[in-house]
Amino acid sequence: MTQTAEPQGALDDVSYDQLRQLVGLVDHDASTDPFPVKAMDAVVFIAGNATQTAWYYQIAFGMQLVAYSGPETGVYERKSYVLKSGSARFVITGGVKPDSPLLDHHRKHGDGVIDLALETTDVDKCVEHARAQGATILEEPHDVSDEHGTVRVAAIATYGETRHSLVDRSRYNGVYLPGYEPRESTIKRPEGAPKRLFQAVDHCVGNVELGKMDYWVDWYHRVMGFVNMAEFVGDDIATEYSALMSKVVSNGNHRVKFPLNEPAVAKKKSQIDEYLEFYDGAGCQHIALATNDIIATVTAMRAAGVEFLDTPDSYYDDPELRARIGNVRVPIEVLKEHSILVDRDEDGYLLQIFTKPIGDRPTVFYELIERHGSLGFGKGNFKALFEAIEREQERRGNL
Ligand code: TYF
Ligand code: FE
Repeated sequence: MTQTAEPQGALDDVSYDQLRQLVGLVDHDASTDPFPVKAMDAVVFIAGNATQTAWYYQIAFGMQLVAYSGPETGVYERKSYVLKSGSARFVITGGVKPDSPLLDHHRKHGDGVIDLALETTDVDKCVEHARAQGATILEEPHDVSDEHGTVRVAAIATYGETRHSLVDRSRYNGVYLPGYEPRESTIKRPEGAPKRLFQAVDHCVGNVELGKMDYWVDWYHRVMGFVNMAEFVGDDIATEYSALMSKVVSNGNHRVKFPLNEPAVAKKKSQIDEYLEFYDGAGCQHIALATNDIIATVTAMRAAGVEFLDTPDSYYDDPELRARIGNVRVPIEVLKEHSILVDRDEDGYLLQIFTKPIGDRPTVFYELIERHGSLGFGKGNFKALFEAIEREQERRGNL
């Protein structure tokens, strides 16, 4: 069975064909996967103040509040807000009880991603395979139920103190998980605002310690049956300007893509070292969000106060870039106006832009990406992008 037969209901009115375009899917027979991953189930964040951070994602990222769990629903340790945008689901969690281990995590790492939760068709099969491959099982498979049905869940450890929850929600029709109640946003959207600012999570990037990238690439191969994608940053690019090395692993149909970075020993202090220092270890660096109208998305997010990395005029005025890029759906002057980067490869092109770090520490940031056939990550932009990141690093006194 190929995944083209996937039911559409689970996608929250983003169809499989739309997703194929948005995140660059390829055909894949999942029936023989040792660790069958369907999609990201949720990106789970810890925040120093989940109540206010949930507000930020509604206002600045246009997300819809759909569920809540906390003291009022009988969960006294924490508050969690569930937000959606198309097929993307974020869960923002904060500690309430002073002795909550969530608060220890936050004390060490600050605001960040605690769980890249994966939706699977078979939690037990995944955990058995992961165990046989030596992965750390943080939570054994178990059922959680309420009047809306049963969810089977487990969790395994990945880099740093990040986890992958494994979720089978095929027997559940509640809003998120048992323990959560439906919650609607009370925030009024701006007049004429787009229905949503992004439709899917495209990829989630991990930063790991020097010399650990290949370990984690191999870990995703062995434990999760992930495969390498073509795009990587090797020694040559690393020493020349990027100060990082990078490889990308993905599940069979590319719905779930995890680039992994490690610092490179270069002329300057790596942006990855800065992350590792301020996050106090390995962790999730950026989440890329797929949009079908990056101009509208950037315009709306800027209007709400989100800050993006600048791109110098010379990037757009370079005749080599103009020749390589050819025609894209908007004039290059419009891209310039918005500081949007563009890259083309043999399969097509992509438009992308990066926010500055969104919290107090120079750790987590976001990417917006609009794909038109390209399955890559913007390799042609690495030089301009890493120079922009270094300008910010310098302003923070960390270069
Ligand atoms: O995900 C990627 O590979 C691109 C490029 O620190 C990138 O978004 C890689 C490393 C990095 C920032 C962006
Ligand atoms: Fe990226």
